[in-house]
Amino acid sequence: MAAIVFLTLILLISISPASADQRFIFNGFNFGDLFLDGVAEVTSDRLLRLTNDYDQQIGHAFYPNPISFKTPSNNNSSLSSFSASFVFAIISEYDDLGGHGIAFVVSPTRGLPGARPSENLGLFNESNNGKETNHIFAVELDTIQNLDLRDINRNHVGININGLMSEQSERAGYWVDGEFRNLTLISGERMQVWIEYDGLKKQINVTLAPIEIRDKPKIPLLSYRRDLSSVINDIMYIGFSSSTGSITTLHYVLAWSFNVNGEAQKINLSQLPKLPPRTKKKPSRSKLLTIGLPLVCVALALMTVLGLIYFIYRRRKFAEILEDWELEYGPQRFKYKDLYKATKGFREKEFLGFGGFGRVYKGVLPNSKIEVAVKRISHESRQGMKEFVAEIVSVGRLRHRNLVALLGYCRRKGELFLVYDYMRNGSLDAYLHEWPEITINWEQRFEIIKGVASGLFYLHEQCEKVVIHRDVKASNVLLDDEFNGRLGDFGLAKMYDRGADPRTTHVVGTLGYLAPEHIRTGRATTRTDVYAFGAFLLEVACGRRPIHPQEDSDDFILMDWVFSCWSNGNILRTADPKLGGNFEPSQLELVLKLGLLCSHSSPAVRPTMYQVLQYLQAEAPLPDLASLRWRLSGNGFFNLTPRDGDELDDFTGSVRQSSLLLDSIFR
Ligand SMILES: *C1O[C@H](CO)[C@@H](O)[C@H](O)[C@H]1NC(C)=O
Ligand SMILES: *[C@@H]1O[C@H](CO)[C@@H](O)[C@H](O)[C@H]1NC(C)=O
Ligand SMILES: *[C@@H]1O[C@H](CO)[C@@H](O)[C@H](O)[C@H]1NC(C)=O
Ligand SMILES: *[C@@H]1O[C@H](CO)[C@@H](O)[C@H](O)[C@H]1NC(C)=O
Ligand SMILES: *[C@@H]1O[C@H](CO)[C@@H](O)[C@H](O)[C@H]1NC(C)=O
Ligand SMILES: *[C@@H]1O[C@H](CO)[C@@H](O)[C@H](O)[C@H]1NC(C)=O
Repeated sequence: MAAIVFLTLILLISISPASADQRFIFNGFNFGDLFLDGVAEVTSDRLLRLTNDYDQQIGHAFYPNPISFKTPSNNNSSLSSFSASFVFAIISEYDDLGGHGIAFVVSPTRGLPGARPSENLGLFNESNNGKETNHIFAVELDTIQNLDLRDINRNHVGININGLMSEQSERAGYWVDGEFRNLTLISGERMQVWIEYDGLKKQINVTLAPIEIRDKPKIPLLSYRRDLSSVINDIMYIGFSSSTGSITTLHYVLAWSFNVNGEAQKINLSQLPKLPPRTKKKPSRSKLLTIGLPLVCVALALMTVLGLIYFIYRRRKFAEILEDWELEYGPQRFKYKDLYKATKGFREKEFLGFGGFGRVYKGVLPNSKIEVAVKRISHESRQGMKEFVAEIVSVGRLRHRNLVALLGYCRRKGELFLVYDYMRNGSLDAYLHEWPEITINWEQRFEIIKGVASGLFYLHEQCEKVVIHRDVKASNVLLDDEFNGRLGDFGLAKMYDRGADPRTTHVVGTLGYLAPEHIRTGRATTRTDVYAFGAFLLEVACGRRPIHPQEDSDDFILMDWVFSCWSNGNILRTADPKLGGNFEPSQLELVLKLGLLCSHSSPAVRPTMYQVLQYLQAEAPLPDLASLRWRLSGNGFFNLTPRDGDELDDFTGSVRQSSLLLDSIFR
């Protein structure tokens, strides 16, 4: 008994809100005010947002309690009048394209299970669309024209009963002063809708107006006669349904008022919740797309291009030529980038001077911090480069205390770089000829001479292969920390022998150090090196260059002068005045005589470097110069009296000839 009373109480309680809730008004929404389904939500701004930023979504929002549309006093066949009013706004991703719209709905269920998004507006699905059993009354604010559903356009208001096909529809707009004005549903502007059903007249009126029109326009947009009593049951739920298609659109409801058997309470438009700043949000999206994105793209493209240019520039800047055959020279191969860094970009401050065919720069290798001298040689032809590099590298592997170590090389287009040990005290040439105040004493000179001789001996006789230097001269003798003479640039002269026209023989070397037979035949031998060494001996002892051009008379030829002084018995007269007489006369005489002997016009007469070393170390006596034939006819070149007109001066003659040739090589 008690249980029955309790149940009745429950029933009464559960029914009484329904009967009480015949009218309500929401001016903005709070959490819990509505039954929400799908993506619908009440935002913190008190807005009902039916759809969010995702496409193909459904949003449902229902008044949580049922509404009784048929009051007990009424005949069961007659449906009560009702009135609804709401304010909405539709904000689309694009200005004139959106989807799909909002529907006010009266439904037997709270929520619409099984409904589909897109053109179904979250109301129906393919199987229940149009069925009378649905008992659904809806007013759609449709923003997409679906021809299957006979939509009149993509901006219309329609009355739908049990299906998606509107029973009546009209393009969005309103009447004012007898004039129709268009409205765009997806304009993002707030608009108010009134939906009224006259239970007696069985008439449905739908009116639309922008928010600025405070009062409901007198003429409704839609007025449709239809008895809804068969559609709307006694107990029904009311709410909103919305859906999106492929374009994300935000569907908002700002306020909502409802009443049965009476006019819906007027919505106080000055109390509406604020929409999210659309002027910021929407343009920000479109700006992002129309201005921002292209800008970012352009910036990115620009950066990419700049990066690429920089990359190419760097690649070009540090480009090298590396061929397969060079791979075995790995340890001897330097990176151009490292050399560039080492010499600080080959700047003038690091420039040491001109040496054998190129400019020499000082540098410090970036990783090892080793001081190096980098010779930068420009070369045109790649012909013979392989052999040349092979030779350079193999010669570079030679290590001797009187040779400047070649540490490695690098190749670029048109350029070859040779990396040598850095010799702090520079070249001997500068001490002999360039700096009148600074000089080196005889003891040092003699040690240098012995050093160079031992270096040359090593090249000629101690290496696996005979290495011909081809360019022995004072400027190729470098002085290390202890003033040891070291021969540099060996083998380099050969580079210019290569790739030449075989019919013309390029003679490479330095004028004044070139053996006569070398000039004639173009062939370099150990004997031609010895000849140059002879010239070098005289240069060091006399402090004068082998050939000194003179304007008014014939060129001064050191060898001739020393020879004539020797033949006059006064060889020491030729001693370098900078020595100031401070020398061991026997040593100086030995050096001068050895110089003459090495520079003998006949290669066979010249000593070998082994013999030279023996003479210098006083291990063997120098042959008597007077016993040699110094004047040779026919092939003879060495002329005691070059200024005599009756005898052809082969030596100087050929030097002059070849100087033209040499000029053309060096320019
Ligand atoms: C109420 O409706 C039923 C059927 O819907 C009908 O048979 C009955 O006569 C109606 N009652 C009145 C008082 O009209
Ligand atoms: C109920 O229906 C009857 C006949 O259909 C009618 O005479 C009567 O006025 C109705 N009552 C109301 C309250 O509408
Ligand atoms: C269509 O909707 C109805 C009612 O909401 C549901 O019972 C049915 O399962 C749905 N059909 C499909 C195919 O989703
Ligand atoms: C309203 O829209 C219709 C079609 O959408 C158009 O033909 C008409 O010119 C528009 N009226 C105004 C005043 O813009
Ligand atoms: C519906 O509109 C018509 C005019 O189109 C009007 O006569 C009628 O009173 C309106 N009904 C309601 C309930 O406002
Ligand atoms: C609407 O709201 C404003 C501000 O809350 C208030 O001043 C005004 O009286 C209200 N108007 C009506 C008709 O209630």
